[in-house]
Amino acid sequence: MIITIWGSQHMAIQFSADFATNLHDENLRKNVLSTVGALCDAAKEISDLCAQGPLISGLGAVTGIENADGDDQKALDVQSDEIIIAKLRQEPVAYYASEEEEGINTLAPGAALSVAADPLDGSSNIDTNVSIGTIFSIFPTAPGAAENSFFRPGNEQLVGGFFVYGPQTTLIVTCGNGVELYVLEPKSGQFVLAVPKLRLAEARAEYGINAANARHWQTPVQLFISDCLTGEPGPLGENYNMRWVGSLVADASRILSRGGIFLYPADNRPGYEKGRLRQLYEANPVSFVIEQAGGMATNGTSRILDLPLSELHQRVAFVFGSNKQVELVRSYFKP
Ligand code: AFP
Repeated sequence: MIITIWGSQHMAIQFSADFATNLHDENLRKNVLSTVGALCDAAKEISDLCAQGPLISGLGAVTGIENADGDDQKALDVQSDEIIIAKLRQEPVAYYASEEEEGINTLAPGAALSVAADPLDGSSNIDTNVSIGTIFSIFPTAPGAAENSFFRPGNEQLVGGFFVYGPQTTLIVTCGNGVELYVLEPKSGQFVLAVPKLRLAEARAEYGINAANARHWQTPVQLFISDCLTGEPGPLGENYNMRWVGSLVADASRILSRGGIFLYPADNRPGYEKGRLRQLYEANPVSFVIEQAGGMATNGTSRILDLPLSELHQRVAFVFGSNKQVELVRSYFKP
């Protein structure tokens, strides 16, 4: 059954009747529905900008500024961040942390929720018409300093999800009682439920990694990928396929739809000693979705959602996908 939350001022999404029903506090659930609805409003605006691409000059242009992680900031990175902030200002959101902002934004002091986001993930692909997206994580606001709401393990998230701006604009989201996939229906302009319980294949011989970095990887990763390349005659006993989009939301979307494994390991390049992806607003929300869909998400050996966080833009090695393959990688790290 699909219900539309008439109480919410957002008509951007037709939530399912099951959405966030595991949040038994009615006020908390209302706040979560309204905040996810606001993020859907923002995603519609960002999706429209992505769909116009080169018709908007300079969308993928480098602003000449580096973001907190030293990545070149693109015009659309900044614009997406501003769109999200504008929408969240109307919501019960106390704090907002973003890849595009050095520090934490205080929006509505004392409000119930805090949001972390990668406003535009995959932005180096803006000019190539490859699927990119917005990743978000919602926590209950913690007492005390703003950092307290974010410096915590990902297993305290209320909501994790991401939008993909691709052939379809989709929302893949979890509140901890399964994963729902919504599609933005062009005619109505609403996100409509397409898959009520998204499940991840237990196993699939398909891996995704940026192979150009092979010489920098730790030995266990080199050995695993070498065995994937050896295929059936080797220790894995089957041939592996490879897919690497270079856009986390696109790779995660593929793995959710057909299984496989994604690896962005730590490597010996300066700045990559702890991997490339950020724990707070990339690995945590994607891991929450992957686990709720029946998969696994680790840093190679330990569960992502149990890892502590002490820096806003902390990086983490990231391995996620089908249980069989993630467990395999873990076995290569065993002494
Ligand atoms: P950009 O946002 O700079 O394009 O980075 C995208 C990303 O954070 C993630 O979406 C990809 O999985 C990963 O980086 C790709 O990294 P490489 O470009 O090193 O392969």
